[in-house]
Amino acid sequence: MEDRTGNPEPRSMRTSSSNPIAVSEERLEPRRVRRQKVRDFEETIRGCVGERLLIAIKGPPDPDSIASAWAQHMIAAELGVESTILYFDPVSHQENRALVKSLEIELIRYSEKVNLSGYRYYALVDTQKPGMPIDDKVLAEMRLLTFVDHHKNTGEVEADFVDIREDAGSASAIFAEYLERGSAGLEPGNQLHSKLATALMHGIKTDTDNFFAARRIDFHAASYLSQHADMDLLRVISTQSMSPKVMDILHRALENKEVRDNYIISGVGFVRSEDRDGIANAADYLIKREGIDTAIVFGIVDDHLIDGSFRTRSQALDPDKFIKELVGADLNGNWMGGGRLDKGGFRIPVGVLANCADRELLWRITEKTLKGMLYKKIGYLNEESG
Ligand SMILES: [Mn+2]
Repeated sequence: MEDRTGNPEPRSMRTSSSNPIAVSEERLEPRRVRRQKVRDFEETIRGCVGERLLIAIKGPPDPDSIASAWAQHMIAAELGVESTILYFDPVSHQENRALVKSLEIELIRYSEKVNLSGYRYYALVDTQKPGMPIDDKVLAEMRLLTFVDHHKNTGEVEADFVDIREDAGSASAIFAEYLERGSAGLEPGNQLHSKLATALMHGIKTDTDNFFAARRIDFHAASYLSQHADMDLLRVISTQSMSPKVMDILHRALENKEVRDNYIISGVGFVRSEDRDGIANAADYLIKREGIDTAIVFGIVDDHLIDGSFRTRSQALDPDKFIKELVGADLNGNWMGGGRLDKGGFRIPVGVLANCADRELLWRITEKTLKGMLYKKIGYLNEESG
């Protein structure tokens, strides 16, 4: 999944597909350390028995974040802690809707009407930064209990339990490890557990680009989960067809693409939030073109955010650094984008310009500005674009 305000996407070609040796040399953390992590995770959750825990998915829910949140929900239940999974952005992409529907995962969409007063603790999964997009005063009353992620460590997380593994291709793999090594493991023949294993497997699969970018922990987790997962269900969930809207976005991305050296850049115009994954899909598609190693696709989502997806196969490029240097931070000092080894994304508010009545003009300004920034960043200082 993608970054949503500082919360990017999956992982590298660089250690896995293009350099298989690096993977075999990569080690899992020592067994002792892993066991201790699981114990601490469970201990922390047990510490709030009798309280209700909020498990939040930041940014548009994707298979990795949905499965991770669900795993934490089930582990918490096993340990006697009731929890609710909360999300903020619409579930886009039909695959994700199919996942939630066919596994009957209960998620609650945040609105101001959702009463959070019963929650003193919250947990975050598969996201780079602490905090939630809710009222500051309400948030201040809550304590970040656990934080489990696989994005680049920003060093800003303060929680009772923190587990950030930059060497994991998915957050789902970390939760699979908790299940495998903890006291709330998956039981053979338990239907709910089989569904959870299926969801986690799907989370790993999508975040690692069908295992091409998987790391040791992802393969290990998949081998454990495969004993419990429902492979037929997995097939159903992961082979949903592409929606016409997403295909339109792909079409526009191909039409508008510009190639500069090893970069391919494309603006796709206005996109509805439920179709925003089309931007990421388009970047996934464009990166396949021979002779380039980096793809950037952007559009205006719901008239108020410039949403961009970044893909690279370059060994020399650090997506997190590239994107942060490109788009910078907002007035509150929050980065407007970020990345992992081979992927990333950004979201820039359109702000007051969203009121512009001439949408075509607004898009032309956006495209020209973004392309100008990009070309400047990659060294095409005098390029006239748009
Ligand atoms: Mn993830």
